[in-house]
Amino acid sequence: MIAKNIGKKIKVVGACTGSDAHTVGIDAILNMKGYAGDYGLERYKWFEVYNLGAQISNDTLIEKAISVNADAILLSQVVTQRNIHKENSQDFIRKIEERGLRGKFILILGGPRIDHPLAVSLGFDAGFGAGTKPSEVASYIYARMLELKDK
Ligand code: B12
Repeated sequence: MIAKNIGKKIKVVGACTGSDAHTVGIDAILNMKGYAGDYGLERYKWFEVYNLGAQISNDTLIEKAISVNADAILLSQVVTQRNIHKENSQDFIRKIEERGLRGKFILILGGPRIDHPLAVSLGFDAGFGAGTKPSEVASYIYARMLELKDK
């Protein structure tokens, strides 16, 4: 479907940013092995995946997305003590806006205490919480790209 309807590989860049060291969630979505028997995005022939791991700065993540001309940025936030996940996510969005990049990438936030309404309220296109399967994320990105293509 990607080959036929998008006509190019979908490029995604992901990381767990800030001081958060939890890599397992973003790996579950991006790495070939995937999660709960559902293959990760690396396994898809028509996805090109850059997984930067954890404790990456928001600037580094954004710069990587620019350098590979990514279609989507995937931000993981696991630690929520003192609302650090919200503050760091807001910092990420602020940096996107300061660089005039709003609308250039599909912005996705994920983590065990993230849900779609929270992610949208923080300025993301979509949010994914506990138990998310990689295929749900792949489907969302594909569908959103189709929508944007039709606009
Ligand atoms: C493993 C683990 C660690 C490992 C991490 C190793 C690693 N390489 O990731 C280590 C030992 C390093 C660690 C450290 C700490 N941890 Co820890 N850790 C855990 C633990 C046990 C499991 C997390 C995990 O791997 N889950 C499995 C993955 C698959 O699930 P997930 O992250 O939810 O991801 C899924 C979804 O959320 C979603 N998702 C996640 N990210 C994204 C991103 C996108 C874009 C999308 C679409 C989806 C998505 O998809 C995934 C698949 O469904 C949890 C407790 C628990 N049982 O959850 C505590 C936990 C997360 N840790 C916690 C804490 C407090 C810490 C420490 C602060 C402890 C300390 N005092 O030092 C440090 C923090 C270090 C730091 N700087 O971040 C707390 C967080 C509390 C909070 N609410 O903030 C927890 C909840 C434990 C607890 N009950 O207190 N931890």
